[in-house]
Amino acid sequence: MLSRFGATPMILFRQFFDPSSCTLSYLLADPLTGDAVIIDSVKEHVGAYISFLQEQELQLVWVMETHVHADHITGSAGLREVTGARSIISAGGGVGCADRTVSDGDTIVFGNEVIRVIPTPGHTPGCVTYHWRDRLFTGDALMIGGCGRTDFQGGDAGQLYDSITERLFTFPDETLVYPGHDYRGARVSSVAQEKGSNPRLAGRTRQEFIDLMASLGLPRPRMMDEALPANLRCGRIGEQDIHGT
Ligand SMILES: N[C@@H](CCC(=O)N[C@@H](CS)C(=O)NCC(=O)O)C(=O)O
Ligand SMILES: [Fe+2]
Repeated sequence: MLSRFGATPMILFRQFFDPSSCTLSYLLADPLTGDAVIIDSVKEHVGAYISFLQEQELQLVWVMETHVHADHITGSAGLREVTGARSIISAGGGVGCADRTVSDGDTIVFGNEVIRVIPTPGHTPGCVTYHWRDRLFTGDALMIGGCGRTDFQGGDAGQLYDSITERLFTFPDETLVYPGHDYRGARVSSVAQEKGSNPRLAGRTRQEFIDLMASLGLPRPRMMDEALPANLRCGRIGEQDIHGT
């Protein structure tokens, strides 16, 4: 079949970075149909996502969250309003405003593409990873050389250890890992790399991981008091300023 980009069907994938919260967001599209999804959008970048969608002649069909974010406001409300896309969060996220909630093994379809939902609780009880083709969008479960903190939002270090070791590390070594944040300039990893060298996990027992997570003493995210209530309303902040402009 011919894709609109040439003779070989290919994937369409774009990573976005928000320097203020070090959030990584992802736009995936089926180049054959032009249907697209965005994972973990940031309110301030809604305009950039829309420009990219327009340039590439894509229709946004789903706006997806890996979890309720504590450090930035989702672009979900603005994207939903401008594009007509529907929003997705996990059933365990405790959010009543999404168009669709998803659980273990559910599939999210866009064009001819399929994303599968893998629950990876621990950073929050409702965290999920999205599996698409050869890649995992791990949100704040597994990060590059790190992992999500477990000291607020119902976090549980033992549960996070199980999510990472029993769900994510069972994917083939070459599976790509795209996290929800990176604070040190990295952008992509793999299951093999994280299994072998993630300093929070490699060579540690479950109890050692729990003890390490309890000793981190991280400061609260700067935006937490603003972000949590907004994200529990799918990014709606009153009715104003959902486009981040
Ligand atoms: N300094 C950042 C901290 C953000 C933060 O705590 N991020 C969470 C994700 S929502 C985390 O799990 N960080 C892991 C880590 O810092 O090791 C801010 O204020 O936004
Ligand atoms: Fe988070």
